[in-house]
Amino acid sequence: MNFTEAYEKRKTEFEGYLKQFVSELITFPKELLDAVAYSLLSGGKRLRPVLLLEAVRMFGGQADACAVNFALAVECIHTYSLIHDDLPCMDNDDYRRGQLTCHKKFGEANAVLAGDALLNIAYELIFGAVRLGNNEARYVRAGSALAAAAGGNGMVGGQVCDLLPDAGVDALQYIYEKKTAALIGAALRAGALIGGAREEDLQKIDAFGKLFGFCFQLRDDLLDKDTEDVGKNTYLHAFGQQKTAAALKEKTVAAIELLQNMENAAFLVELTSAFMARDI
Ligand code: GRG
Repeated sequence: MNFTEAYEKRKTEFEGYLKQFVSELITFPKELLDAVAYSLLSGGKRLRPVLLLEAVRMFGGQADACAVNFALAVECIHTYSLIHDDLPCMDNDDYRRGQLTCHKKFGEANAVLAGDALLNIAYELIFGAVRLGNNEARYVRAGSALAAAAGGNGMVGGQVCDLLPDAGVDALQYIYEKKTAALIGAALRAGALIGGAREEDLQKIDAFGKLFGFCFQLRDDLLDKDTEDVGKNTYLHAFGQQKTAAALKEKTVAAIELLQNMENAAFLVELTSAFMARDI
């Protein structure tokens, strides 16, 4: 099995859990269920849950029901952020993943509430793992990592700065690290914690997550180069395509180097190079 097939297999497996989970939300009011189900099941790479479950395995854990709860939780947080990011008061986008955005399809109020519900679902899933599993301390630490990365010192903080009209080039590092890299890094850290990583491993996975998350945003800039608003504060607009591509290459090499002194990192190494080569 080559890497693309291996990634697809994990993605499909996760989507099976996701469909099952969505089928359990039938007690939600219909308007809410429709908006939540539409947003969760409308494709996407499922990168964060795949990373989380890979980190669990890397450090000797198993992708059991509790780990899957965390994988679902990180995808719910991600999906909420995309719904809110697309709203008229933020990026005002009509389409995501080639389909109407949540607010275009279900109305603005339902889209705001679908995002709110998804964030709450995430914490219900995390508390579910704490309650049902036999590794409370690890799950509490993993849940804290996700909550911190999603909040004011993470994704929300980054988004606020991204919306500032005159944040400028000096703020780009902060915006990329917070808006994009924080949740990706926390998915890896949460998985590592669940798997039983030691402190020194956590430091290594954090360093990798930070770099990988930054590369992810540079890659996103390059992918969006023809559609992104030219007034947007991005590395691409500040430094141009050549420098952005060079920075992506340089940081990808550095991220892979960080993995070289970690055990069981083969899948992550392949994922990093495939991802940055835009094969996923
Ligand atoms: C609204 C609190 C709040 C935060 C929004 C995630 C985010 C912050 C904004 C989305 C816009 C954006 C381009 C963010 C950078 C991160 C990013 C590239 C998200 C898209 O993630 P993918 O490519 O999406 O993993 P898929 O569609 O594959 O799930």
